[in-house]
Amino acid sequence: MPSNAFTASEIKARARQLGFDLVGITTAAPPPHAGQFQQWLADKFHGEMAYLERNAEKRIAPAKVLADAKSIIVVGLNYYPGKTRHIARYAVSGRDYHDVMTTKLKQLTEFTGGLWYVDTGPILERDLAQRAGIGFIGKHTNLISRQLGNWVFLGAILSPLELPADKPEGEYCGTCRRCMDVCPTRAIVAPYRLDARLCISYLTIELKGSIPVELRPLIGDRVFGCDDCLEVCPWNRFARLAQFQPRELPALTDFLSWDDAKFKSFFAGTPIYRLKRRGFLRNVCVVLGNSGDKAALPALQKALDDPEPLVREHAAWAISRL
Ligand code: B12
Ligand code: SF4
Repeated sequence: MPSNAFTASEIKARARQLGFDLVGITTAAPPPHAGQFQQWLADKFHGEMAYLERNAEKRIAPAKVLADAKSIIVVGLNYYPGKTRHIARYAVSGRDYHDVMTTKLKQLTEFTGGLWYVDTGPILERDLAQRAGIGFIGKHTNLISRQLGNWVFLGAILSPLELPADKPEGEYCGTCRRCMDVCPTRAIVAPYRLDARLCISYLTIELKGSIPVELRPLIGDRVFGCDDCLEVCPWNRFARLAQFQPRELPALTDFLSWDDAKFKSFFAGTPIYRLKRRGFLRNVCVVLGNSGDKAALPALQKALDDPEPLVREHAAWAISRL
């Protein structure tokens, strides 16, 4: 608990000063779509993300995370870097957004007390963000700000301070369904329902083993994450470039000759680091297989001798596809 209690407007002013683009406050009551989250788990849409199941009880009851939580402060940070290739926009800069958000959230917690999270805890961030009024959940399940579009990271602080709650945001998709129609794997099986097992973001980031063969061609040129459903959203006409700048990447075939040390030093401090060399090269093989570019064959042939069986298997698939 901070020594002197700050008011909601002081906390919001501090959040803005720290560089957050959006800030709103909601109560610590269970998130409004807790039931849909439980159904999503029951449908096994989470695939191998067992952690979502393990702490499901906490996700739907903030009081089980912090017993004396009275308010939740939800923040948003614009990350729009412009157009990118191969790597989803949220991961193109040289820095992991968790680190960027963490630094700011820690400082904000000096004003609010309590516990902060950015993906790092059992919090249904988007649901709470909508209730805190900083944006609405689109049919693609992402939070959309009417000021910034959908390119925003979210973070939340569970605070023991009793603060006035903001007005929840409305719903603004209307009859649009562009995101559902554009998804290459049809992962958005109904509005607001994403079967993660089909989502290219899940397949290229969260899935640890072999990528289902029938889905590999649909991954196209995406090496890490996917932005297709986000990109088509008309609300992005309000997107503004953020300070996250994409950095240069070598040719995809070059990655195949990288050892673990090279991979680690290049991707240290970025979300790609956690995928590890084997997962990243697995994805590179899939994309090269989809490229139709026979110039990739020598590098793929070398990868047939890779120490990682996962890489060898995907290299063999890529060669057969080319
Ligand atoms: C697990 C996870 C994933 C999984 C599953 C995603 C999913 N849609 O469930 C995978 C690996 C696929 C994934 C992908 C991505 N993720 Co992710 N992910 C998470 C994580 C850790 C948990 C999400 C979760 O609980 N999912 C379970 C589902 C059921 O919950 P939900 O998605 O919040 O869905 C809610 C709504 O659909 C709502 N709902 C249900 N029915 C209805 C009906 C109506 C009318 C309404 C209004 C709402 C509604 O209720 C649900 C429960 O709250 C969060 C961080 C966090 N702790 O929240 C980040 C997070 C959601 N991811 C994020 C990002 C950036 C991405 C990607 C864009 C990355 C990329 N480019 O590859 C993609 C987007 C894919 C997509 N369309 O969702 C950001 C999203 C920011 C934002 N503006 O929304 C988050 C918040 C991380 C962060 N801290 O910034 N992610
Ligand atoms: S693309 Fe259309 S349906 Fe999908 S989230 Fe944006 S406004 Fe909603």
